[in-house]
Amino acid sequence: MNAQEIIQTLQQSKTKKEFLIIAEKVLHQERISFQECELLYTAELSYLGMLANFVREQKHGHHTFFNRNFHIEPTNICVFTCAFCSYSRLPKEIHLPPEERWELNEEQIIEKVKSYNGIPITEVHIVGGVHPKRNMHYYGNIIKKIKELRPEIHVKGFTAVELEYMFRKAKLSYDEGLKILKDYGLDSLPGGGAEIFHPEIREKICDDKATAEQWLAIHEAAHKLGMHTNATMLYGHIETYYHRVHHMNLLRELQDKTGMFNTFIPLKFRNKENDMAHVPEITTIEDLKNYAVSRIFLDNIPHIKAYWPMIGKSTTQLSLSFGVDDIDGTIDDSTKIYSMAGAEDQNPGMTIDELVTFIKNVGRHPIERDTLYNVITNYANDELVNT
Ligand code: V47
Ligand code: SF4
Repeated sequence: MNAQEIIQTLQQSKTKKEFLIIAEKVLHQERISFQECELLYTAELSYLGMLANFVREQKHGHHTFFNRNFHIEPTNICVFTCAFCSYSRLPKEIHLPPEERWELNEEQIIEKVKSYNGIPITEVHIVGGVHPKRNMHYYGNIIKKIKELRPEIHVKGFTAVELEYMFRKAKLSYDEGLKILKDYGLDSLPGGGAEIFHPEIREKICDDKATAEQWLAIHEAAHKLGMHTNATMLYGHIETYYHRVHHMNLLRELQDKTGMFNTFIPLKFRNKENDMAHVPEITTIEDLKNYAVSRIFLDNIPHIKAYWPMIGKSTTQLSLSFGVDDIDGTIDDSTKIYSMAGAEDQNPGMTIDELVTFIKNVGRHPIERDTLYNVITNYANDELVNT
């Protein structure tokens, strides 16, 4: 639908005046305010879908991006105690079996990379618990070895939470620490560790790890060094709409300064076997509303990602009509963060064939990208797909 058709549809369906005003702004590509964004969360799903899809198609048409990636989770031992985390184990819990508590050594990590020899992977995503005995040079050397083996692979690694701990231990500024890791071969940062920035919520769900200010300062320092990063938001637990908008507003302000966030990734809170298991998970309707609102509000962040191993395949397909244009990648059963938190897919992995079919089945155009969204293959017109 074009802008004119959307306005007509909204008028015919007797949309409230305040929502018509917001729609006019979005359709004229004007920025909406903090208060308007809060109000948007109370709008009907069909209204949000129309506007978010308009923004998505203005930016990307039908293109729907994915990449060939795998994860390395070097350890789930973590000094921090985030209440929502089902994945980490404390350093003192030494008697647990290896599927519950692991610490891969350098050789095991490199073996994992070698197992992809001859497979056209373009990205490795490295993220894990914050291990008290591992430092930035330990990880730096691993990155260096990965680059020696596969110079073409983009290394996206370490949340701002892991980095804050490494740099604090090494007594380095964020800028100094990031420069060193960049020299080892680190290319960009993933978006994890952001959770909810507002202190009222942060102190209840993750009070002992990097603060919002530290998370933002590390991403800003990376941006200044020319490194792209992603941003996440852990939603659907004890936060209110106000806290979500506060979170996204801080990201929008930083993006105005640097322009180096590639992708915003809303992460749905899953409640299996963690200290917040009593908090119910929210509905799919709320997930779709959240994708749509974030697409409308974050006018300066190019991509919105639905991370399929966490949200599930059907909701990911639906999300493509609610502002999402990126679905992450092949994954190849290499992450445990969500399977341990209750996600439906216990061994997440999709082939290129499956991803292409999955995207085409909802009428979108599958595009294989690299981490920085350069197009590798446009599968829109391919009948036969080779993996
Ligand atoms: O920061 C942990 C989240 C994040 C739970 O940058 C949970 O491309 C829901 O950031 N329920 C780490 N979420 C993963 C992450 C990520 C994932 C995919 C792509 C990218 C990217 C980044 O996982 C943590 C936390 O917010 N998380 N436990 C849970 N129970
Ligand atoms: Fe540690 Fe990250 Fe889990 Fe928090 S979310 S406990 S920092 S692994």
